[in-house]
This record gives sequence, structure tokens and C-alpha cells, in this order.
Amino acid sequence: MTQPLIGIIMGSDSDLPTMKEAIAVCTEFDVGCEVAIISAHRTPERMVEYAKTAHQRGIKVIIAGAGGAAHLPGMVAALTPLPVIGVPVPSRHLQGVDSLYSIVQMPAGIPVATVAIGNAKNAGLLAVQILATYNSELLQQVQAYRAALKATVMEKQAQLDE
Ligand code: RP5
Repeated sequence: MTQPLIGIIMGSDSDLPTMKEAIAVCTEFDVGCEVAIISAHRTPERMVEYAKTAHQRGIKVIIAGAGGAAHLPGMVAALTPLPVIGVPVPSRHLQGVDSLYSIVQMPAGIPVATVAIGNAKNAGLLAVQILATYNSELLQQVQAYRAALKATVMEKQAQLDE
């Protein structure tokens, strides 16, 4: 089994439909990831243990998704030296604006790279791009991915021009 390099954590199993997009990116780029449900409020000790030990297990980047009072990404960022990417999960009553504000408003010194509400795909891609800074094979994969995106747009343009 591939050594997991990306840790994908979320506050609840109800976040999984959103977070599975990040898992799909890891699969697409063949990067090992570990996935865990860890709640900042319901399992705080587990969160502290995870955040303090992730780098010792070889994890290089953590993606943390949470909704509502979304403290998980920020608290994990406070406890790990690794880069943390936060995913604001859409919430029932405020559609994820609460999640976004909870995650993005970090005090200077403890950053969380926050993606758009529900955009776990970009979190996965950003994590892969961080890993690609020291992995030339992965860098080529990222460039191929971008080339495919460009080809899709150009194909749509060609259809419009017909
Ligand atoms: C947060 O509360 C989770 O990240 C989730 O988005 C939200 C609701 O959790 P459940 O009540 O669905 O378990 O901690």
C-alpha cells in the first residue's frame, strides 16, 4: 500500500459527500491519503492526537473539512507544523457561509489555506500541487491535468465556432 502523504479529515460522516471530491483527486493522481472522521467538539482528544502525530507518520499536507462552527481546520493548524487546507462544508441553515467565516478568519501566525464553500476538489488539487513542488513526476501529472483542462475549453470554443 502507498504511504499516505495527504491526511483528509472531517468533522462528521455527513461531510463525506463533500470531502469525497478530495479523495477522488488523490486517487486520480495516485497519491496515498488517509481518511478520518475527527470532530473538534465531539472527539477533541482524538483531534489533538491526530494533529500532533500526522507529520511523524509521513503526512505532508492535511485537508480538513467541517461545517457550521467549523473549528477543526484551525485547531489542527494550531497543533501541526504541516500546511492545512480548510474546506468549508455547506451547512443546513446558512449554506456554508458560517463554515467559511469560521475557517477563513484565522489569526496571523496560524494560516489555513481556505478553499470555496464545498470545493474539496480544489483542496485535493492544492495538496497535490504542494507535493509536486518536490516530486517531478507529480509535477508532470499536474501539467498534464492543466493541459487537459485547456483542451476541454478549446473544444467547447471550437463547437461554438462551428
Ligand atoms: C460539524 O458539524 C461537522 O463538520 C458537520 O459539517 C456539522 C454537522 O454534523 P452532523 O450533525 O451532521 O454530524 O462538526
